[in-house]
Amino acid sequence: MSDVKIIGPAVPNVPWQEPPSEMNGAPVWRYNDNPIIGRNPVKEVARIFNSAVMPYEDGFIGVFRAEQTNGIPFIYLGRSKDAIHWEFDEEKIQFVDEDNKPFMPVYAYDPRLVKIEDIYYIMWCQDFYGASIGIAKTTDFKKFVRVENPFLPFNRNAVLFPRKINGKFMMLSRPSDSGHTPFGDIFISESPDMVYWGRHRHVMGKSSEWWEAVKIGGGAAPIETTEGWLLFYHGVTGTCNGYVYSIGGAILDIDNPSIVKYRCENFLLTPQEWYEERGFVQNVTFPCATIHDSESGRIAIYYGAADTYVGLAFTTVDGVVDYIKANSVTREPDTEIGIR
Ligand code: BMA
Repeated sequence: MSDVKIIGPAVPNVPWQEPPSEMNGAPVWRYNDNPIIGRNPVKEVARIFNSAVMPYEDGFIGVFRAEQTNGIPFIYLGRSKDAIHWEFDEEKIQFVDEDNKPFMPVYAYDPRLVKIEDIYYIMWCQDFYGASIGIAKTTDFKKFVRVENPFLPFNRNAVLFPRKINGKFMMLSRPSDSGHTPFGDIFISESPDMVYWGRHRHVMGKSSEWWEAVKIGGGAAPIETTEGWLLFYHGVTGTCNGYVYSIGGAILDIDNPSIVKYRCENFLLTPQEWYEERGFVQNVTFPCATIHDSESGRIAIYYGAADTYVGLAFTTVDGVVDYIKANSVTREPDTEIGIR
């Protein structure tokens, strides 16, 4: 194993389970007691999936995609001592605008949660005259202030980097259409102030690898490592029976993350367990967050399963970076700066 390290705080209580004695493919293994969130988890919520969590105070906090019993998704707050057993608020997050007036999205799904300096940001997909990105900020998880929508429709899968790069906020996103998008590449945009976004660059596209040949999208917030930004993302293939969502891995340049240094030609995880293959939408593994510990290099990956459950999987920074590098195939649209 190499000595690649996570750059960031120690999180000694990161959830963890030792790897099985045998593994086929990538060094990523599932938690034995998956799924960690089952059906009907909260009053008037039928399913929770595609959700983001992070360390907070002496435990963990998360923003959860909750499909209400009327079918409309919203974001609910949850808290946990061990990042495995979660307690959810019974009411969806109430957003306000910058004048403190109620400002609720029409719907809200696939949230990500990122802390930059002392502010926590939530990004999600919402209706802005079509599917687009919403952002809110909080410092106390009590008041959630929506800031300007960063992009025009149509867009999804926005993920902020956990620190400014060259003095700018940086965000991945996946421009597309408003339906069950049959295309999509990952782009990056920068902002001096979280209001004005520009200098858009292409990061990486769908590839000729069959498991990600239709579209891709950012997943968990990138993890800073001594090799570059470690990105877990989703890659989609089309079958005669619908889309299949797998988890992929790539490493982006630390100072100029529109450049992909390594990109794994194999998926890291693909639907294989009952809770991934069977549910509201079959064959979906959709990463939205990691909890990671810089001391031990342990990484816990949180992913939505079959649009119905939350699953947890584990890896280590050296194991997964070595695997991505050993199986890396990059092409010009990955390695170029990404402007045409
Ligand atoms: C995408 C998003 C995800 C969902 C996936 C599979 O377009 O809507 O929330 O997990 O489809 O249904």
